[in-house]
Amino acid sequence: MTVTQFIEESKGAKLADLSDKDIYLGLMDYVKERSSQLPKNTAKRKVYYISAEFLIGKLLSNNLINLGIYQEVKDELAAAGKSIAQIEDAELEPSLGNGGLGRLASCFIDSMSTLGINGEGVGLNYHCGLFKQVFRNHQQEAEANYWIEDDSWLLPTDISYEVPFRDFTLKSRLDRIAVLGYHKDTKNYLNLFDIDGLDYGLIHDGIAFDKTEITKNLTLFLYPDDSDRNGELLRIYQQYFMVSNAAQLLIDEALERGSNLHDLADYAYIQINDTHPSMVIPELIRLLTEKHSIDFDEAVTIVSKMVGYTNHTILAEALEKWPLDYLNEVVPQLVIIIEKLDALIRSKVSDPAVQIIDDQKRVHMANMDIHFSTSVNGVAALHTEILKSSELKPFYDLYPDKFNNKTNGITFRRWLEFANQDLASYIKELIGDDYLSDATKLEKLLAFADDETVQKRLAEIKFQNKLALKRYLKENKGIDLDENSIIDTQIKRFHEYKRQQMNALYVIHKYLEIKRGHLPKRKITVIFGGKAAPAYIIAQDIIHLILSLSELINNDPEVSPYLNVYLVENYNVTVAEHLIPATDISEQISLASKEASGTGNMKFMLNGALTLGTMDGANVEIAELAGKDNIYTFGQDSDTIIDLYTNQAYVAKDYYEGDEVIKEAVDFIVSQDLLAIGDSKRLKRLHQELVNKDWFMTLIDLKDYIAVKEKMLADYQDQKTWNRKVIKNIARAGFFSSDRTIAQYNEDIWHSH
Ligand code: 26Q
Repeated sequence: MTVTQFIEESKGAKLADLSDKDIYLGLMDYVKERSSQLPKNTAKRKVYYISAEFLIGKLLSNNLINLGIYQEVKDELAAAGKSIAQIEDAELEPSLGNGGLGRLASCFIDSMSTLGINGEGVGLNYHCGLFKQVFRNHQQEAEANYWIEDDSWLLPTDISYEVPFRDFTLKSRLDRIAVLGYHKDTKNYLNLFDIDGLDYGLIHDGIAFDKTEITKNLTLFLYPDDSDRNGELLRIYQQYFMVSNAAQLLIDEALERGSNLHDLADYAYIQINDTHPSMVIPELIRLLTEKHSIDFDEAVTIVSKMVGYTNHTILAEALEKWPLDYLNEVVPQLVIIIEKLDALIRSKVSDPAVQIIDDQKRVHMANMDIHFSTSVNGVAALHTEILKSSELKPFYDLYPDKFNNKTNGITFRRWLEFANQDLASYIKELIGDDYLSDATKLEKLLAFADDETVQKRLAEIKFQNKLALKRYLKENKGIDLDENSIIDTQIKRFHEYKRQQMNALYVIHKYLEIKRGHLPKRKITVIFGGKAAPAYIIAQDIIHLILSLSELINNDPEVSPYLNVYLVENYNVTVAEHLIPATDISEQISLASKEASGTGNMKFMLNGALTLGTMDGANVEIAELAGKDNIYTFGQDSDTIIDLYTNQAYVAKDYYEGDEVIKEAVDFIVSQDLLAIGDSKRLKRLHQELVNKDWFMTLIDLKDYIAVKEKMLADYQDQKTWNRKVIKNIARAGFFSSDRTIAQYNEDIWHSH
């Protein structure tokens, strides 16, 4: 039966007469039917990738590609006068993630399935997920983001566990999403635990809700506001619910497959994605001792053989430390275990820096992970070196063999084959399609670096992608993009260390230059996208600055023929899929040492944008692979920055007062022009922050950033040289395939065969 026949039969009408929504649902049913017939991967040792986030993106097209029928379906639909792109619009994007860590988890489950590894994701099914971002009065507002429809990709199961909290027990339910590999006839699942009895009625005024009604709110939101005690307690409830379910599932599945639990580590391995799932360690020990009569010491030994911890940040505020009395209020049964683990470590090592419970009675989740695991990894080479030499040095001295690097990766199926179909098919024309399963094959493109026909064709594809982006932004975001401009994009969560404010200061500088009559040779469009945590005031202020600048600049007839600025509302995976293929300049400008890896940087490289970046995270590896001449780097290096922090030697005011260009750009934030548009409280606060504090050292790199960006814009004029660099970047991007990353995890850490 063809896909068309399947849909027409199940919907009882001809394709041409069906709505896009009906066709989408028909296609979803078809994919679900096909995937239900695929057997699960079965290696003896099963990997459980536990993560608070899975930023999976829309599933229809990705599944069609992995089944190998995308083109066929596209053609069949076209024959009936239907466009697959419009049908994709009918799918709502799942809202189960926030940023890099969640998108990484999603690329990883795709690659585990593609490599045929018996490995599954485990997380929570947040019904409103991360908030939906809307702009009002040039400010971000948050709304509940309902994404689950009556018919969805979720597959209900009858799997259910009891999760015991101090004051009550909650029953779970498990829904799954099938995870298909690329051209692979086996599958895995993404396991999403949930509760019955969720009450949307608790939500009011955007995303506010009663945080104490745990039995009705547990899976409403991802990262609910934790600026008060009840918010923090809710986070603990969520985390424990996630890991207790994961641990019970893992034990059940191991028993089913013949484990006697003494050999549990032969049947399962848990990868802990940042510290959010860390309580799985004491929970497994609890279950093994209390429910399965294994004695404590043996349980500790078993669990320590089957856990690995991935660190995604060195920012102190993101390293979780739970007060012991909070844990006691929610999960006293775990506190007993954690105290025993703490005592065990104290009996062996005296260094206070490595203890699990500190003198303020806070539990350092990462410390517990490191002691009771086989592996501790960073997510890019530089990041892992920083962990070893400073952030986690006392642990590296204790356990040098546990530390290893696993540079992040991305799935080329979603981020090239799907998102940039013209580029993907041109690459196939040039070098064949084996790069989709062995990404290093992209190196064959190096042979075309000086080929003018190839250079021109790549430029033409970029232009077509700009046109497609123009249509998308017009229809969905109310933005009128100039397809003839240089597209310069910074898309990521808003955070001071990522330094969107530095990019905004460049925009101000450029605006003033244009006002002075220094006109760029080619128009520039600076695009931002990203959400700021609702409680993060300075990030909100930066958003406000950009939206105010956007209003000022785009409406100034002297300037807008040369410069436009946009902040795309409600940035998500779908928006990224449109922006990345159309971008010329990839902004990766974090303060050196602070961005653990970045993965957007890899997506841009693969899609023919050139990187403008600091020597931070995976940018360092991009520079090595593409060659220093083919990326644009600037700014102080990580050693210098780490020294400045150690010696508290950075003084923002010295840079502000010491340089006219810097002072002029910073002061423009509180100029009459901007105050007439924006909110003076926000703008003044941001100005003060930059002059008097600037914890993430915006001003230290601003001059160099402006200079290198200007060089880059000038270089764009020489399209031959520019596109030679583009080809070298694409050709060297193969290393950043998540298939490579996952193969390394399996080889070095999981040993699942
Ligand atoms: C911590 C404590 C309390 C509340 C929330 C959190 C919290 C929430 C989310 C801490 C961290 C996150 C997310 C982190 C994240 O996305 N990190 C990114 O991970 C990517 C994948 O490894 C890297 O490429 C990025 O460099 C890193 O920023």
